[in-house]
Amino acid sequence: MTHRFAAVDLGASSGRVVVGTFTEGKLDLDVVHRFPNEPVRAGGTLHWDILGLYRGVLDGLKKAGPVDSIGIDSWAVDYGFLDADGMLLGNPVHYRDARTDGVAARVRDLYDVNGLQTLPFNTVYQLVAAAGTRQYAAARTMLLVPDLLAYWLTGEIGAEYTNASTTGLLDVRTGDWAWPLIGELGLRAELFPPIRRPGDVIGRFEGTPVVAVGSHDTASAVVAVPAQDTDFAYVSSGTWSLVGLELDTPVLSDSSRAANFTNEGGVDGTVRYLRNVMGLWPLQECMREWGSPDIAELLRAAEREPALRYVVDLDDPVFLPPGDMTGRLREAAGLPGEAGPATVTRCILDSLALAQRRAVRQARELAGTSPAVVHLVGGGARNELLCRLTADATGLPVLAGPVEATAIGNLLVQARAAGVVPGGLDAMRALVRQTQQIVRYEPRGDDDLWRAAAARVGR
Ligand code: ADP
Ligand code: LRH
Repeated sequence: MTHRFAAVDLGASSGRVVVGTFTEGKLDLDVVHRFPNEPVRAGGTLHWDILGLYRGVLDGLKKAGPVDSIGIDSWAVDYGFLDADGMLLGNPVHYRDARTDGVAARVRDLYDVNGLQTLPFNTVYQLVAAAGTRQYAAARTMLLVPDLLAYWLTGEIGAEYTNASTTGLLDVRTGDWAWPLIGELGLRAELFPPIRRPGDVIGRFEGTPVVAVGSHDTASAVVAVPAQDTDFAYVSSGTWSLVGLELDTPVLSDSSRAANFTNEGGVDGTVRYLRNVMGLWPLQECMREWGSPDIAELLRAAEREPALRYVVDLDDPVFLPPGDMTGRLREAAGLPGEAGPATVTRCILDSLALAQRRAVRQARELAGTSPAVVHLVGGGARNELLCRLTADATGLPVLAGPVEATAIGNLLVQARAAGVVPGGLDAMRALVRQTQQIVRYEPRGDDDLWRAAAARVGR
């Protein structure tokens, strides 16, 4: 018996619609539609082109043909407001927009309530920045991006749990909206729709059920980490590197707060204990400046560059906004004026591996676990140099793949809700192991070099 499901997966750099075909223990993937995700600056504000993305979703679903259900995930934290008529109020603002600059510093520490890494763009800070505007006054509902797309497909309103956990307004202990905090910040309670869970049926689109999945892309990616045992770390590697562990309970200690580690909500009640590391964003931005050269060629050239010659602290928020990335890297790394794309790329990848090393080591210490491997999933798994550097930097074997982990996690949760795949995360991960290509990279044991490089960036 064959079952087909459609995963809509919107990353910060591109969107895709993937059809997963499940046939007795087999899973075949077909990326039926890919489309770029290009933000637009208008009126001085950086926006997502949400209608362009929705068109990509509709085109993809058309290409997908008949499916048993549809699931939607996207990047976290961003939202659209609906007015009293259910109409979208303005274009969702991009989390890299400057409107949240300085806002977090004006709000009290929220770690006790939400267990989240303080990132300037957490929804809570975006809402504090928006409060007082006429748009905010007219808003009746706030929908995170996947919930907004699901609303357009089905007419149903809700807030999927894993993504709601990235807002900063979910209580890390209860899993419900943190109503006292919402009141304390002067935000209006009516904006926050009821929580839905992965596996819940949201509604129907042209007769096909739309099912809630881990609608935070990272939550779906972690579902599809092909781990065999529990002692693993993961890097969900794309625009961001989300580096951490899967735990049963949150870590809310003072040292965890000081290290700025996050406790995001995972599928099946798990905790995604991780830190946002700057990821491949700086490389994406440099490549945009360089006129989009061929990435395979660029990485081959970067591989020939001397190792760890130029390193920066990629966790520095100076690298967050778009624009003139090479300039910022040159300044931070002391790159010579003549340094070309190969040198800059090597600097980014060495620095990224270094930041990932630090996050894995800190996660291990803070959670008191000892991971034996690092699973690296997402688009970064196609970058052999990054995988190799991550193995060397962490001193752990890296198991790279699947590249489309997020879409696979999305599909698996739908398939389980339909009774097509059995049981818990273990069973789902076994299916990923059996059906997807995973490449192993052994560490070279050159930790002295990495330790010295870490000292050079003061970490
Ligand atoms: P997101 O979901 O954040 O948009 P993805 O998981 O799609 O990110 O990963 C995108 C990244 O994958 C790109 O920034 C690029 O660095 C990397 N990538 C894509 N294709 C290749 C390739 N052929 N070789 C190496 N890296 C690649
Ligand atoms: C990755 C991601 C990450 C968030 C960021 C805004 O795509 O969802 O987990 O922190 O985007």
